[in-house]
Amino acid sequence: MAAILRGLAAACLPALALGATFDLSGLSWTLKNANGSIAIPGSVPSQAHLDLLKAGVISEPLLGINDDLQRWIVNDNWTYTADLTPFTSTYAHTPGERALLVFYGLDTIANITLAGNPVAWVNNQFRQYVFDITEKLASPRSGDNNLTVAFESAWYYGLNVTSRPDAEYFPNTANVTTVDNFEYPGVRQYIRKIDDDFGWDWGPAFVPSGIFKPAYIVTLLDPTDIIQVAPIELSGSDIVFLEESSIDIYKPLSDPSTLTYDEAADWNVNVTLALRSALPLSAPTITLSIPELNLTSDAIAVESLPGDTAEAKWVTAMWTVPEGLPQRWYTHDLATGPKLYNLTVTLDFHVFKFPANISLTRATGFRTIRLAQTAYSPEEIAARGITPGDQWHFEINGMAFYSKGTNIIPFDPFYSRITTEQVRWVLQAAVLSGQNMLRVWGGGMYQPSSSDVAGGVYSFYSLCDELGILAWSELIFSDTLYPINPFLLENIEPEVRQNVRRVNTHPSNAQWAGGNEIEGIVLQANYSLANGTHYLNEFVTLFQDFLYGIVTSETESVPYTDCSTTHGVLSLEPYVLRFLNATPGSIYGNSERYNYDASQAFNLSTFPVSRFVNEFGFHSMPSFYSWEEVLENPEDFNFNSTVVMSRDHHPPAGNLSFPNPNAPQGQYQMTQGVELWLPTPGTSDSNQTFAQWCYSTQIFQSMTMAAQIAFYRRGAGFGENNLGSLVWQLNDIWQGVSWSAVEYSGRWKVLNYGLANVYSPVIISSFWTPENGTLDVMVTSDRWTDVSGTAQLTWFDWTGKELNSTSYDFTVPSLNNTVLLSATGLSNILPAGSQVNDVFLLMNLTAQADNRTVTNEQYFTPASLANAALVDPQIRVVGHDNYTFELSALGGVAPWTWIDHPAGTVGYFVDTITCLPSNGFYLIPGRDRTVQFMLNPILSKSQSPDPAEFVVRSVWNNTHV
Ligand SMILES: *[C@@H]1O[C@H](CO)[C@@H](O)[C@H](O)[C@H]1NC(C)=O
Ligand SMILES: *[C@@H]1O[C@H](CO)[C@@H](O)[C@H](O)[C@H]1NC(C)=O
Ligand SMILES: *[C@@H]1O[C@H](CO)[C@@H](O)[C@H](O)[C@H]1NC(C)=O
Ligand SMILES: CC(=O)N[C@H]1CO[C@H](CO)[C@@H](O)[C@@H]1O
Repeated sequence: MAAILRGLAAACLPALALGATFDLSGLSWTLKNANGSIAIPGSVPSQAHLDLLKAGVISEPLLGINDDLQRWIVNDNWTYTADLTPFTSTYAHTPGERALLVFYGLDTIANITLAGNPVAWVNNQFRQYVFDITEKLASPRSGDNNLTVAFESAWYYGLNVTSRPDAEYFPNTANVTTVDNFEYPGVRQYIRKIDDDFGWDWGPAFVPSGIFKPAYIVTLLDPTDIIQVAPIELSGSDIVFLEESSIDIYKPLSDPSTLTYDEAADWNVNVTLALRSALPLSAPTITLSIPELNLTSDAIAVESLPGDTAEAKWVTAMWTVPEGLPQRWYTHDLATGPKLYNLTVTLDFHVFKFPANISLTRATGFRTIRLAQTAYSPEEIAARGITPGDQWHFEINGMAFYSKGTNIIPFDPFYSRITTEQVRWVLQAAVLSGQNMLRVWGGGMYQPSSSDVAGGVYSFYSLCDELGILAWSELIFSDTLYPINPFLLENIEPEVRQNVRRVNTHPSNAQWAGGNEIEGIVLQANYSLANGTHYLNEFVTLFQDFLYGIVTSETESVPYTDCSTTHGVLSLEPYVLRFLNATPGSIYGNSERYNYDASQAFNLSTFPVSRFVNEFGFHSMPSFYSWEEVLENPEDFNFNSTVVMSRDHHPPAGNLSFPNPNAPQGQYQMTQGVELWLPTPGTSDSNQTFAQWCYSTQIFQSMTMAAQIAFYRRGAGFGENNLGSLVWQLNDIWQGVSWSAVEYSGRWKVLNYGLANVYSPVIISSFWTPENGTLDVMVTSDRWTDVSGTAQLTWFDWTGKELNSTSYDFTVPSLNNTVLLSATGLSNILPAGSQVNDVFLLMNLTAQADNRTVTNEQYFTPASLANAALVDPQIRVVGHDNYTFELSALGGVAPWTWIDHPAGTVGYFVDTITCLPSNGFYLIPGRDRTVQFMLNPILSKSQSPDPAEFVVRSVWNNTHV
């Protein structure tokens, strides 16, 4: 019988769920609501909304105003039931044989029942659950052979919990918001579920539920009977279930007080496995090998296993790999880039006298990643002109580097439908735009390793490893205060341990931060509420003590910080937060910037002078093409139509009011940005006007982000020694107003091309201070060696006439700037005889960096484009079959020339000469451009779009059809 089961299971065996495995997605599931009025086929992994969609009960949740129309789903309870006969009919229960029920993820509050026997009540979306169900399978109640997972509305659960008399009260006052203000407010801190499921200012609130990750029944063989008949060859996976694994690769510290690694020391490879077996395993050993390095460890003896499936038993092996042998892992833009090695872990053991083994292979890498957080020395302050205070930057393999990147949010409101290809595209967009770090925001989801590890559904960290981009990881705590009680802490502990252990394997992980933006909230509570210290104490308990202790006991390879946006630490060992314990004039921690007064978008004095800026952003519209995916009526295609406004959640409603009553504020901020800095869209064609509005909000967003990034990057050579800027945000969760650089479909916004320019290793930037009429033009480099090159500054008028041009040879030191031009007074800056509204400056550089040629192009317009004396550019486009497009301005200069690819296609444009991503450039008469469309064949619905369907626009089209 066992052999039959094995044959059946082999087809659906996931790579790392060892043991004989029955995939629960193969059962025939039924999904019912509470009163049974809806009963439809269900699926695993899935979520109730997606099964309702598949059954035709609802239409696509992201269509039109479905986020409002489908709220009834949130208010109901959803039960998944499946008849287990396909499993039990092949399962011959012999004494000693065990069965485990494995859920890699349940969303979120649920009762699990098996054959009429209660198995568990669960309440944490971020944990994996394993239950020994042997006895329950053996004793079905009254003929019931069903597996049932009954989900309770997370929203109602939250309301019921928060209305309990013993629930902690979080005040909301004019001075301090301790309770959040999204669609389903005030319950997030009681439920271990994706925070933005309850709403956020860039996304919808669907509060989904379901068995959202793969689930299995794993049977562990007791071969006693078989062995007595005749000795057989045992398969280790029939005997042991590998529940978790951690591969932590690190170096010993040379200075514990600064958490500095001894870079000359050998590598420690610490492998820990969580195992369950039905039988005692004797003389177990772990052997580690890296075939590419011809390295194999001795057989390392580990503790024997007792033969107990009630809970997992941990075994640990420590191996040493000599320094210098493996090539180190770097981000794609540094040194030798992301080098990975396959590490094979083999557990050998004996059952009775028969040998068996299990093994797993993971791609991993060798790197140290340090977060420098201690004081700058007096010598550095004196020698480098650094503003006193603490460091706050990352070092990879002992070298400080500039962190360039963005923040990521969940890739879809429904986790179970996210695909690896969709995520790969977003991560490639980051790499193509020069980013080397992503911040995995603490209000979303612990990102998976890969689709086949721990029921990941899709790949994330394995892609970051491969593409060479660091992931600043956060524990899922965001923008609220948390009630500290044993019930919560006992639930959080396994969640954090499981995720930290799993992510250890990935060299791309840069750190664990405790959460998002909570330090600022609690400090406000501390000084504005009468019992404020109570909340501060709770914060210290959770983020300074509890989570710190858990994370640092599970990893030696990455640092822990309390939260993003922090004042840093007083001491790393012991770990003591600084809070407001500061010397005036000194700089500590990291910062963010949001200023929704668009008149300040380029005011340098409003940008933070900071060691590291981990969030800054401005929202924009998605493209006309994204609106086409969700708008259903022609009259909806309007900047202020009800449906469009309903997808602006900034500032959020704070309740279920629909459409968001606060949307006019968010719409106004975008409108002001466009009206102040670009020609105001208005043409006789209403669709064109709407398309130009969408595109213009994206131009403004890109302009203000690029201005800030240039400012932060030049800070590497200033007193703040700024070594990081992470834009809010990279990706979208739906087609709506948001801060993203890449739209939900994968279409790049103007911002992602802007990032490609300003995150280039060597950039040329202008810094204009209108108050005193000062212009500085600088070259900034983030390379580790000096960079030399030539820059060209060329003034044009808007007809395209070249007015004058100057060349500069420059050398710029590592992580520093070189000033090319510093001038005061428009009369000294502008070409003789020209007016401020008539001219702009083209800034180019060519440099040798890391043995290759790098180029950069930027523009300085001394007056707002809203006032520029633009001339009809008469853009000519010649398209070719290989999707190259030659663009020429036959009239005047076309600022922000932009080529759109057709609906249903995903890809990006690359300049055929520089080979850099390019779109949204100034097209100058006589300086033609050729761009090629690089189509993503997997994500594009159309593989061969008609070149004639590519559309070219510029800001001239804001006011001209
Ligand atoms: C959902 O389940 C909860 C908990 O069992 C219960 O209190 C509530 O009444 C149920 N809701 C509905 C709509 O039946
Ligand atoms: C088992 O589940 C099926 C639906 O899959 C249902 O029709 C049946 O009534 C359930 N049996 C019991 C005993 O609940
Ligand atoms: C889960 O089980 C408990 C205890 O039997 C019960 O109080 C609760 O209502 C159940 N919840 C659901 C959603 O069935
Ligand atoms: C106090 C409270 O909000 N109770 C709610 C508990 O959940 C049920 C539905 O599941 C609601 O009807 C109650 O109002």
